[in-house]
Amino acid sequence: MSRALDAKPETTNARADYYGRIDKFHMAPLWEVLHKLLSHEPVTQASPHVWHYDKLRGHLLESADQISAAEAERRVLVLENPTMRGESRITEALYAGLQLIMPGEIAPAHRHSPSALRFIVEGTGAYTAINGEKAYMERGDLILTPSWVWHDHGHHGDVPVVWLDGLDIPLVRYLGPVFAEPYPAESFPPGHEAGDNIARYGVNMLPFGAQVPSQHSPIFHYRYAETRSALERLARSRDQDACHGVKMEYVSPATGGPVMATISTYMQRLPKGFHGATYQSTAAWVYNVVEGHGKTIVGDTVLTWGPRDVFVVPAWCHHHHKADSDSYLFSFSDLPIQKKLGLYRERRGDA
Ligand code: GTQ
Repeated sequence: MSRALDAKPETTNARADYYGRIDKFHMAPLWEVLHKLLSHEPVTQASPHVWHYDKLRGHLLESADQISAAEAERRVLVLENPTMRGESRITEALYAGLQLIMPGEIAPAHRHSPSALRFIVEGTGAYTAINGEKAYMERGDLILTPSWVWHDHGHHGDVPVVWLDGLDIPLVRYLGPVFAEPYPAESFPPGHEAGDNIARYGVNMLPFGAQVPSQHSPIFHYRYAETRSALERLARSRDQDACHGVKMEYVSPATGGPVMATISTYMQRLPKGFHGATYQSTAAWVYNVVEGHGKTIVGDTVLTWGPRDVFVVPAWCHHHHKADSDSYLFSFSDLPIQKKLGLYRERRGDA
């Protein structure tokens, strides 16, 4: 039998007494905690959980009676992992929230070092402006506001608009370099016309001779209509992954890599009757269901999902998906951070 790193030596009275004496010098024995510091495999504080949209929608809309978008700066209900309450975290490294904007409202321009994505859950007519360039939201669209770009949200339509915010706030807070500031004037001046980023970078061409940012995608609006039609077409190819169905990553046209340095984003299609193989990864996954009904089984927990629901699969949890109808699932994860640091691992099957 090889040595186990998860065994802890006995805490004898003499040792406890000794620990007390070194404690005043801000020192502690490694051998009491080593098994926790170096667990055999990842141990996550987060739990698998699903937020059913139909149950929370009324409470979310009520937030508009409580506070304006302008007063709140961002009117968001934070999705707190049930075993990490009060930490504004959905997983160790990631933050998620549901943001509401009502017709005519403005969420004022600001910028921050954490990176953000918006995935549109309900409504139409609202926009996010990045450096003054508007991206008009439709359900299932992905909009990026990478680190340190100016952004505001507004609404020219007539129905409530809700989106899922995903940010790397817990990671950036942990590392330390949190910076944020409001735009120093009443409103951000208009920038390029809406759609400029797509014309410039989103048609398999790049501006001749121009420097393209490398830390994040120069495209900040990925439209569901195009994503969906690509996945639907690919589903006919029978080229499906046993764990993931047809799963595509949104990428930067400049690098072919993730859309932001810290967060990667995906859309996957599971056909009706799909019963996926088991998968686990050191990355954590936050999902938003665009279409379809099904279940994701995470260890002993069954997460039942339908349109607009948000669910989370924490790091290193065995899980598999089942679809009762053709389903489209958006997801984001902290995978790129782990990959860059050489720490990412995944396993397929129950091995
Ligand atoms: O829309 O810029 O959910 O700054 C949290 C922080 C959204 C935003 C959040 C933010 C934003």
